[in-house]
Amino acid sequence: MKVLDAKFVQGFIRMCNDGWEQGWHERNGGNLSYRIKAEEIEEIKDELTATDDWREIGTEVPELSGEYFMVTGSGKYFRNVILDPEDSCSIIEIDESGSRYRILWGLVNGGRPTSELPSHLMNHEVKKIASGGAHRVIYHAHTTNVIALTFVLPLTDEAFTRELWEMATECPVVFPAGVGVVGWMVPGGRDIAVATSELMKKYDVAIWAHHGMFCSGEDFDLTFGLMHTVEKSAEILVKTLSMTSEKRQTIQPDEFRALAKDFKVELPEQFLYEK
Ligand code: 2HA
Ligand code: ZN
Repeated sequence: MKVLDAKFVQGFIRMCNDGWEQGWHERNGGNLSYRIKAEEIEEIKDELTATDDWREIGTEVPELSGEYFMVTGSGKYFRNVILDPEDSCSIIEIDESGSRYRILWGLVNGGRPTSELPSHLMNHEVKKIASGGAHRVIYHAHTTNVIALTFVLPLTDEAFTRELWEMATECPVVFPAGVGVVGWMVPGGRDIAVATSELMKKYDVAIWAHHGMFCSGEDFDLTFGLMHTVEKSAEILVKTLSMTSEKRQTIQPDEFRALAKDFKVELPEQFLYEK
């Protein structure tokens, strides 16, 4: 099968375009990666060729040795993925040590996988273990309203989780574990990858102060939907804070507990503090 005809490749391209249409990917902002299933690699293996040497990832991900990923390219624009996926994206293989990768498809006009490859792969490693192999998608986007909130809310998991939960009743059901927050750090390297993957042991969402968000999920629908839900909640909070500094009414801790019971989710008490 042609790589571009594979269902997962179509899903990857669609998700990039959906993110572009949401306004989360100005210029070359944001990146997406997908851990490819063995049977999906089998379908396209005739089109995969190692034309490149092994290169350092910049960190070690031994749990991902021998895995294959589809990733967006460094400096590439989400806006262009749908028009020319072979220029904007690549399929890479991780070596046996989990410290190097090589390109097997894509980036036909040159280039490297996303500058955030260390964060993507460290998050994949943590989520693969935590979800028993179920999570396959890591998505980074420059979500406007979440970024705006990182200038006004305390940069704590507690403040962000509670405020975002309060903004839409579905939120605690969609991300019951809450969200983690990383203070401002230099992007692209191992340090921010370590800090983010540490949070991903607990959460499916990590917010990067003054930068954007990382989400993890089982498939494209769930992961895009998670990003969309968190960002929409942030938009409601931005609108609310623009009208008033004090909410007249909101969802109360006991109401969250009642919701958790009916929707069969566990909401950590850490986020149900009295204000
Ligand atoms: O430009 O989003 O974090 C890609 C990025 C870096
Ligand atoms: Zn970014």
